[in-house]
Parts: sequence; structure tokens; C-alpha cells
Amino acid sequence: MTLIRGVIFDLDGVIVSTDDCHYRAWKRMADEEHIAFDRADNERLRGVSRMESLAIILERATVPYTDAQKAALAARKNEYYVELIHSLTPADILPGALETLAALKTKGVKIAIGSSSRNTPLILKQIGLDKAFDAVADGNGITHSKPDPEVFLLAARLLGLAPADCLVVEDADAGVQAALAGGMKALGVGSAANNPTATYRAQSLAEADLTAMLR
Ligand code: B16
Ligand code: MG
Repeated sequence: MTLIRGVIFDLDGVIVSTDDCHYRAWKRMADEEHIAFDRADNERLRGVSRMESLAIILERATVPYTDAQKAALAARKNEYYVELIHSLTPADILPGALETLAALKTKGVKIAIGSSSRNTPLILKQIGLDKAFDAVADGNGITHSKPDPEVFLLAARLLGLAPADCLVVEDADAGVQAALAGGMKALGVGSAANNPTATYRAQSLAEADLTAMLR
């Protein structure tokens, strides 16, 4: 029987809901470029890196973009996004997240962030959780984004734990896939709540009995 000694939390969609900020920033950029983009398209960007997200959006572009133009589009979107996340506050922490972190700390279970976002440090600061985790692995420290397991393997290493001793909480199918590929268990919440491959499923952290998943 494996005992879970560390829980690695995805950030966007698990600890805080930044989906709408991502959507509004991409939408503003896409509108300026006359590229069709809606909320259904936005779902495909969950857990996916910034440049891979742009590649998905550009599938609907009617003109070609050079690599330099693509880099400029991604930078422009990020400017819009950073502007929006500056208004995040602790009130934007998702239901059940703080209670879950506190319960795990009480049990001596280590906690980490495993996020594709390069804006992770700013987001954690905005919501007052920049000192809450034992380790933070994010888009700044990896080469391959989800569904590659790199970010979760880095988080486990920073915690000093073997992947098999870790449980990942994810809202993206790409993230669930990454956790399993890394040899970890996965709890799917939100958009991944019905993912049949996840080890456990719950609508949100508020409805998940995480302590029951620790063994
Ligand atoms: P950035 P997560 C992901 O965060 C988001 O879900 C995804 O939509 C975004 O494109 C990605 O971060 C990169 O974000 O542009 O801020 O570096 O869900 O892995 O916490
Ligand atoms: Mg996410």
C-alpha cells in the first residue's frame, strides 16, 4: 500500500480561477487580429503552455504569422493577462482550497504547486499564498509542458519525494495525463472531474475528501 506523502496542486483552475483572465486576454488579442476565438476554444488551452495555446488559436487565423510575429502576439496577450491578474485577491481562491491545504499541513503531508504558468509567482503573491507551499514548480523551470510530466516530476524532486508517493490535483485533462505519465496518482476536479483515467474525481476541492485518498 502506497502512502501519499506529498500533494502537488495545479494552480489555474484548482487553487485559483484565472481561466476568465486568460480568456479575456486571448480574446482581446484575437479580436485585434480578427481571429475567431470563443469560450469553447478557450477550454482547449487549459493547462497548455503559452506558445502552445497561441498555436491552437492560430489554427483559425486566415493569414500566416512568422515566428517573430508569434512571439509578439504571445507577449501582447501576456501583457493583457498580467494587467488582469493584478486585480486578483485572496477572495479569488477557489472553494475548499485553503481548508485542504490546512488539513494536509496538520497531517504532515507536504504540499507543492505544479503549474504550466510562468506567472505563478505573481498569482501566488496576489492571492496571499506565496509562502504557503513547501515547493513551487512552474513554467519558468521546465522545457516541456503538460501532458509531459516534467513540471510534476520537478515538484516531487523539490519536495524530496518519489513520484509514487505523490498525488496531483488537476483541472485539465492534459494535467491528469501528465501526472499519470509521471507515475503519480491524479485527482481530477472541475473540467477534469469526469476524466475516466483519473485515479479519483470530484467536482471541486470543496467536495473532495483528500485525506481519504492519502493511502
Ligand atoms: P502563462 P496551470 C496554465 O496554468 C493555464 O491553465 C493555461 O491556460 C496557460 O496557458 C498556462 O498556464 C501558461 O500560462 O501564459 O501564464 O505562462 O493550469 O498549469 O496552472
Ligand atoms: Mg489548471
